Amino acid sequence: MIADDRAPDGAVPGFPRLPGLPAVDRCLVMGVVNVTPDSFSDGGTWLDPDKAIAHGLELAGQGADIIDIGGESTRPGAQRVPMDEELSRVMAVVDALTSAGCVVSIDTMRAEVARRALAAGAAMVNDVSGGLADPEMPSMVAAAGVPYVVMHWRGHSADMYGPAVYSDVVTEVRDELAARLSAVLAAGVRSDQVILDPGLGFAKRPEHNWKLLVSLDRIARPPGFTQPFPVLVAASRKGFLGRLLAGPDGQPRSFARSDDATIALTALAVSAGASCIRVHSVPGNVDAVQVATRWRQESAAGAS
Ligand code: PMM
Repeated sequence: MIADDRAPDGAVPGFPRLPGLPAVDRCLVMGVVNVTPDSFSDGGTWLDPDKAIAHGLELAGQGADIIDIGGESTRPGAQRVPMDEELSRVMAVVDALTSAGCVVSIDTMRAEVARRALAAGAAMVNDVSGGLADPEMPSMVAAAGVPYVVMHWRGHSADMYGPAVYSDVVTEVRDELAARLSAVLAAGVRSDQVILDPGLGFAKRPEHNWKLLVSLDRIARPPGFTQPFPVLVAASRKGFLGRLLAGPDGQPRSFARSDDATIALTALAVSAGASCIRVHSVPGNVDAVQVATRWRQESAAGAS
């Protein structure tokens, strides 16, 4: 059994308080600002720093608890951007939003980008590689003592679907995440600051995403740990939703018209145990979080 320094869950079952993040007894809402020319659903829209800053402030005003700022697209087929380019995209936005009082998450696979964003006031690190892309990342996060999103990842997005081969996707993702979890804890990250993420769409085909979504309870409980970990769900506008909603001609629904499906999925994911959702459009998702949180409270009260 691995040492577990986490306190028992907070007042609402399944909504643990994460040191360093807003203390709310519900699922946290993370609003996305992709400062990239080529992200999946909003590439190019927020590349201009002033527009990105205004958008982050808008998302916070709409009820996002955390603003997730990323400067490197991870869309299928994406190539890496040089670190200087990533820094030049994100730093002005991180500076402005932290100065304005927003809780900022830095979405990066690079320890140096994360380190500079944290020095500028960012409150957490969202690493889609779970510490695999940059071996310095876990120890840097440990030294900073901030919350860390550890996502399931099998390699860079240039070859997104080559590694999407599973015989039992839920067991394999859970076990591979458990290995990353052990590695980041061994590097000194506190267990009460880790958020796990199944990595929807990353080396996952639509059928894999759906199996993971209905198994969040298993993802939250890596083998060898006594208490469940918080789980982040990032399904917003992803291709598997567009494909589900394809018209009679078989054409996937556009990103811009997938927001209602994202809201439906948020409600289901929160009632199934998600502790944080990452979304591009905030208002409907905030409502869905409130409805599903109330649902969970009532279910828990009924069960006790
Ligand atoms: N997906 C994207 C970017 N960052 N972070 C986490 N933790 N989990 C994800 O699934 C994730 C992420 C890509 O989505 P986008 O380009 O549409 O924002």
